[in-house]
Amino acid sequence: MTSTARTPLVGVVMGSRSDWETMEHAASVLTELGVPHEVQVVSAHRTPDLLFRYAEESVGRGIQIIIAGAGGAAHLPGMLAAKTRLPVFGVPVQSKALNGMDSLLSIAQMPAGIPVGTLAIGRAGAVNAGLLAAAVLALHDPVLAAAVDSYRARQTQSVLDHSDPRS
Ligand code: RP5
Repeated sequence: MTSTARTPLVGVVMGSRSDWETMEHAASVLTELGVPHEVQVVSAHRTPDLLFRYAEESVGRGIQIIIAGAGGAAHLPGMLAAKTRLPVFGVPVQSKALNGMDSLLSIAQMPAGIPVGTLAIGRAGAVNAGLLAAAVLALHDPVLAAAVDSYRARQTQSVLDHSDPRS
């Protein structure tokens, strides 16, 4: 497990090392906004006991939000949500066989009572999971709120500064 120096508030987990190419975008947004977070591979199928332990211990360790990415039979976000009351944001990783539709449906189609906030497939979902986590934490953190506002303002300015798609 890797973590930033301060106690992590967000746990970024993924089903496989192969998911990092996608999930690094969530971690990178959190880093940019100064949100303490940790990163770890936790596989629902290959390390089920670790998955249960991670979910059970996360509240006590001070984690406030879990971002979980998985592909294919993407059971990680849902099973984490089944074992903790923490908000879980699920990122469907783009699978090779079915382009991520399998991941998306596996994560989105939760039964009533166990919610997973499902993001878009791939990089956009990972970026937005990081932004969503930051926005939730910013509700009670004015410094983070300013960082999120500033991120959005920079993004807007960048679009305005490059409005001619030919150049
Ligand atoms: C899922 O299976 C992982 O989340 C990953 O997206 C997918 C493939 O895993 P690897 O075979 O690349 O380890 O559990």
